[in-house]
Amino acid sequence: MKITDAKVFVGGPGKNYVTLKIMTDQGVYGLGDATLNNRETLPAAYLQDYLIPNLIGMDPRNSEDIWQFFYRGAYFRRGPIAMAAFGAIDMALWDIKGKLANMPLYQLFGGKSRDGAMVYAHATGADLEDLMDSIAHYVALGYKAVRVQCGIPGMPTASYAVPEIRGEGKHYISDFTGIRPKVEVWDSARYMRYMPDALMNIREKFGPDLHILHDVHHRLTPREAAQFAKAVEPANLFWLEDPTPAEDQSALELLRQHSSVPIAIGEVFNSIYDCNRLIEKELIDYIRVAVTYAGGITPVKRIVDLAGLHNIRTGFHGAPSHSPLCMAAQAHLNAWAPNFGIQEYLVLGTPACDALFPSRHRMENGMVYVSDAPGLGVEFDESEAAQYSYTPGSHPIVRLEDGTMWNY
Ligand code: KDG
Ligand code: MG
Repeated sequence: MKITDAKVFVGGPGKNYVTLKIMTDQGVYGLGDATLNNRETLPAAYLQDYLIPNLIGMDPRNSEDIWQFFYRGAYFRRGPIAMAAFGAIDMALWDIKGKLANMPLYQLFGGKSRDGAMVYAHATGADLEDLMDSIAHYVALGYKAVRVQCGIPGMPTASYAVPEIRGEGKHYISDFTGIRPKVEVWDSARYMRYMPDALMNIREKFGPDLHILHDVHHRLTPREAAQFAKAVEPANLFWLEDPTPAEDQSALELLRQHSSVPIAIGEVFNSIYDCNRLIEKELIDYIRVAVTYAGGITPVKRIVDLAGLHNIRTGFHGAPSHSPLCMAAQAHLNAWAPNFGIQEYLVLGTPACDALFPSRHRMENGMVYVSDAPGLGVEFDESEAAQYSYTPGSHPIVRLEDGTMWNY
């Protein structure tokens, strides 16, 4: 069996999805996602210029060897651009494998460990009252877990994932604002004074059963993160996400000495070598890699197994930037993983997105139910894709009040 051709498409409804289609001499094809949020043309070029010319003629069933060929063969290893491009190839090869076996991918991993996988939504508010309305909206829809972010009184601008205007927060996305980034102004002291009580108010209003998550988005120093983690303990969070910048992994040792709040990290990681120290030293409770950014199903499955050895559960990244193909790969891993924790899941632009990527994966009452169709279980409608093209976008940047650049 041979790969005969591969094509890359960039575009989508409100997002630049980077979709790879690998064709074979047996008529079976596979789909993969290389959407590196706000840098989408780069993995697309890597695929087109370097990887696809090598793929043609390879046996698509040898997904492990093909992954090693590209990873080891690059010499300059890792990095988000290369790993997103390898991720798309690996996903597409697993899609082909599933179609050849006539089985959904979760069967190839070891079958289902659960029927539905719990997801969390993003509730946001310009202020706490607005956030409470947003949480109530998701609770009414049946969500069991909600990530909560709100505006901080006295903060000069809205901060991470927070809308400026009340009532506009239910589907608020803060990135994709054009080629020149929007500037947010940040003040850690104000945030640390306000947020612990706000989280406690949310806990009191919604009761003990709702799973409450909060994302610090890499904003605190190690000492501040330790102090903050201790302060939010009474709110009994499901997790505290990215309290410190991901590069400084020793920061979490200080946090662990002061707090037992569950920690989730890894959305910016792109290999097992970014995760292994945190997992082996048990400095985190949830690993947040995404199948696309971390190089595909093959390496992410290894990360999940390593995490399982240390009682660390999964909480895969699933921001609005993730293509339905990445979400499908994660849905199959979530259905199988013995150490599944939760899945971030946002339903955005659904009719147009569903038309581009038809599938039978479904969301009901805050749970995702994986499709039984062979492979990833997602189609790609090329006639729909023809209406979309690349639109430049960026993440916001963050400055302190005196102008100092800070972490987004
Ligand atoms: O591309 C980056 C976004 O996906 C990120 O800002 C979202 O922090 C995020 C999250 O938890 O989804
Ligand atoms: Mg996050």
